[in-house]
Amino acid sequence: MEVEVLEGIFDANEIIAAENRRILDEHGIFMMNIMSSPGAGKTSVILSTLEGISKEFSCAVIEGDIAGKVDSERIAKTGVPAIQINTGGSCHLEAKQINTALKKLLLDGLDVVIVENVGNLVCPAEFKLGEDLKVMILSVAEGHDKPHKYPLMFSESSVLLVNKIDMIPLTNFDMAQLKETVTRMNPKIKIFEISCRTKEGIAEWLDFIKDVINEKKKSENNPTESTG
Ligand SMILES: Nc1nc2c(ncn2[C@@H]2O[C@H](COP(=O)(O)OP(=O)(O)OP(=O)(O)O)[C@@H](O)[C@H]2O)c(=O)[nH]1
Ligand SMILES: [Mg+2]
Repeated sequence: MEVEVLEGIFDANEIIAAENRRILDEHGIFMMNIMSSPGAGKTSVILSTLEGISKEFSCAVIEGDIAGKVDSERIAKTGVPAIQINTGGSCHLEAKQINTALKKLLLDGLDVVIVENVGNLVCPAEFKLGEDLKVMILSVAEGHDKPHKYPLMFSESSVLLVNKIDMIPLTNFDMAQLKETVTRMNPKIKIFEISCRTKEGIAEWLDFIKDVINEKKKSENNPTESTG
């Protein structure tokens, strides 16, 4: 009985996620879903990414938080449209919230939607939003053992950004061990080592993401399967 209810929630979410994907494909818009634990650097990565791509691509950001609008205000300062979703206690975004936000955005002429999910290393990995790409961030202060404890997030994501590498000398973080564990779990995952503070590694991430966005733009009239 309980299992049936849970399947109902996931099924309903997937139907709306597919509708989101249809809307995005129709407009040739690339959407990425950024996930991490609280404070790993989601908003910082979004700001660094916008700095690198917003002259070339028309962007919008959807901010998911339990409460408040601190992050959407940080984004809005850059001039990029930002919509804040407050989940009111729920630890993840759902497809219907993204559907509502997409209806508020001017989709014509838009190239990229970046979604900042609620800070949580568990639930966001379970809910599809209709995104093209799932990106997770792990900051070095969280430790290299996290893939063992939160395997779904690492196996569901197509990209892992290891952020705050400027802090490695202050920790016992073992990058080789992290990469070995993550690659064993998810052999196709792309891993970038970055610091939003020093900007180390950001250029490589930007090169990658620009290529993926351009691929989506090329397929505007010829939708393909999700890479996320
Ligand atoms: N040293 C260092 N600090 C960083 C880096 N990236 C982000 N920070 C700091 O980490 C803190 C959290 O960064 P945010 O970007 O707000 O993290 P977030 O994941 O968006 O946080 P929530 O939205 O609250 O979950 C801020 O004080 C940032 O300045 C980095 O590469 N190095
Ligand atoms: Mg944030």
